[in-house]
Amino acid sequence: MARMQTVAAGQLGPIGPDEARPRVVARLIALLEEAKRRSCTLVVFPEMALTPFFPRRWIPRQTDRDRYFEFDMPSPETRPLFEAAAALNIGFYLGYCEAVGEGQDIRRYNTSVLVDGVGRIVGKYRKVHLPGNAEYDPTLKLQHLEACYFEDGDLGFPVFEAFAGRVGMLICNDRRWPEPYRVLALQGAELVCLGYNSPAFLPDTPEQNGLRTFHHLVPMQAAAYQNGMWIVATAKAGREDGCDMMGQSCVIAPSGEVVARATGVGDELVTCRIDLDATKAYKRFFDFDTYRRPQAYRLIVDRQGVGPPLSRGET
Ligand code: ING
Repeated sequence: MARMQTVAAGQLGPIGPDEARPRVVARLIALLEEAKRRSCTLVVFPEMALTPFFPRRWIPRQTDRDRYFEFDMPSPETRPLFEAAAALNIGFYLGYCEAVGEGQDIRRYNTSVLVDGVGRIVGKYRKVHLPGNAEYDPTLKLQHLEACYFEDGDLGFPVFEAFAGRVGMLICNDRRWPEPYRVLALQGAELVCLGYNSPAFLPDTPEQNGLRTFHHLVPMQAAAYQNGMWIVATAKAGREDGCDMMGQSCVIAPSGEVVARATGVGDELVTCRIDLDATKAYKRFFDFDTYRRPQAYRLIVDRQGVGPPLSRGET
């Protein structure tokens, strides 16, 4: 049996500080059109695919932050993307900054949606692992203020029946943690879509600069293998707002192998024909029903940080 899908990472180069939404949406639509020429059914766009990655800047006033947020999805400016996708019969994952509510009670999330081939939103995810600081830190060379601008995602890690399989979503820093993938795999996820904005260099930990690509790939390759799933990971790449981003959009197979990879740091479509049934041999090998021992893993949910060693026999 084979359940084939042709999927793509719709990598974006930098988004300019004054690049209006319609211009960005036109770039996304151009990638969808290329995806159609290559017979794709799903395109994964980056995290914050409509705006620059503004959390690297300290923006004191909420009104100045709010120009990066979408109060409606789709909105008049983003609806052409949904219409183009439906006309081409291609689904997509889109990362964006979500604002919900009004007046004093507005909540803001780093969000992604999964849209099916007829332009319907079939799933939403709000980033759980928000990296960086909740306040401006003058000792840092590179700010990362996601914890200031967003609330923790409150939707858990949902899985959706779509694209002939089970699909989950993650966002950027989530990919470095083992737990999200496992929670998705325990719901049968076969494909994980993930967008990211990752700096190519970390000026505050320069000793890691030579390891950036390794640290990008190693957790995803391990997770794909350990959970028997495909991962499509899509970058915002190039030099945006003075920050070089790593690019390296890729598709990872359930074997843990990187099977497709971006070659540049601009707008680029990385396509791969994948068989969702290729997950089966790996899922069968790890056979959670037979071999997982959740009673021995209790600390994973009972403790957040490091505590004392357990007593003998305690779990
Ligand atoms: N970006 C970063 C990532 O995980 C990060 C997180 C935080 C990088 C602090 C550097 C410094 O690649 C996102 N968007 O999560």
